[in-house]
Amino acid sequence: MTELISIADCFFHGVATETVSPFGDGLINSTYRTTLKNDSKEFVLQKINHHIFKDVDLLQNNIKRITDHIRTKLKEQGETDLDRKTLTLIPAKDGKLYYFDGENYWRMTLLIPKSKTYQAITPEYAYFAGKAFGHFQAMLSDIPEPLGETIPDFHNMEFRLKQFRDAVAQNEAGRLSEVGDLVAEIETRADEMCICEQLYREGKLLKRINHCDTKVNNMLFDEDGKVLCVIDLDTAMPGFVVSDYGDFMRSAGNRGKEDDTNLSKVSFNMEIFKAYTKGYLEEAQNFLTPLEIELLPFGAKLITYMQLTRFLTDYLNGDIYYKINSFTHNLERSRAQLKLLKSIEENYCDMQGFINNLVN
Ligand code: GN1
Ligand code: MG
Repeated sequence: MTELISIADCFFHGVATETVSPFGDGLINSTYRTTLKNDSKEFVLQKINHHIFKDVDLLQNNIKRITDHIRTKLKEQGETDLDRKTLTLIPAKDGKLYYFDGENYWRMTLLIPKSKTYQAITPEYAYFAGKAFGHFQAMLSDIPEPLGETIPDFHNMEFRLKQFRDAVAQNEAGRLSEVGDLVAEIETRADEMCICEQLYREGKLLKRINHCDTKVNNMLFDEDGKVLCVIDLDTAMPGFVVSDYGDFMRSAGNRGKEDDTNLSKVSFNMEIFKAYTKGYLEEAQNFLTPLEIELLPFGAKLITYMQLTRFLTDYLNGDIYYKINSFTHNLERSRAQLKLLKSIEENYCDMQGFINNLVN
């Protein structure tokens, strides 16, 4: 705690840190809520996982460019509640966008007052969330130069399958024999799941700035269920729009938890799908291509499948990537994602029909 306080102090001029306590439930970075003596503002301190985000300069510059761009856009649109509608990076005392303590990289942002996160939401909130992500993508559509890839090939399904197949071949943790059924489920869908990369090579599908981690708990809501802003901008980078749409469906559209061990609770919620899609298309229909719109339901399958593949890869590798609560955690996550994937597949025709009706 004293060590964390002295790290937090590296971001503030003339005021002292009072408390630093664990905050949030991210699987990658470590996050702390920070208060100051004699100042009512609160802050969020994060230890950046630099084994995963290897280029911290690029990472922090991306975030600065995104938040500055959004702030300018919001001002142009007449928004006044700016500190609640986008993240505010607090530079370290030396002016850098992070602080390096010789071992770890740290960053600070303003904690958005009177904001809430959810793991599960109602259709009404999903509608606002859909509008918010459509708006987020629209605001970033004219960022001057392409952003860097903070994790190269992050949502590239061909790359994720290669990592998975390497993990199967190496069987590092000796767990392969337990998961034969899951490996088969992944392999039978492998070709179908790589169509975005194929369409991109053929010049039919484009890349846009995406958030690439649009799970529901990366959105802040106000007291009325309206979205304040999108947080966790680490993975914002060029990608396919189906990624962001799909990750929200994977997280908010799941009746159970991402790591539910009670698989009977895990299924796809069509009411959330309908509400989110309606909100999203109200904002995004005018900039999406017909192919992108057609691929939206595929995005829900793709990102759930990708997450299954990534969790199982980590399980096979001996839990080197995601934070875990037990040695079977990544296996439980994989089984829950497979159950959700099957439920999305069952609803797939209805999803396509709903979108066709909306846009025609
Ligand atoms: C990680 O940062 P966090 O915990 O929201 C992961 C996402 C996964 C998610 C699964 C950089 O997100 O890609 O979808 O876990 N982020 C990274 O819950 O790998
Ligand atoms: Mg997060």
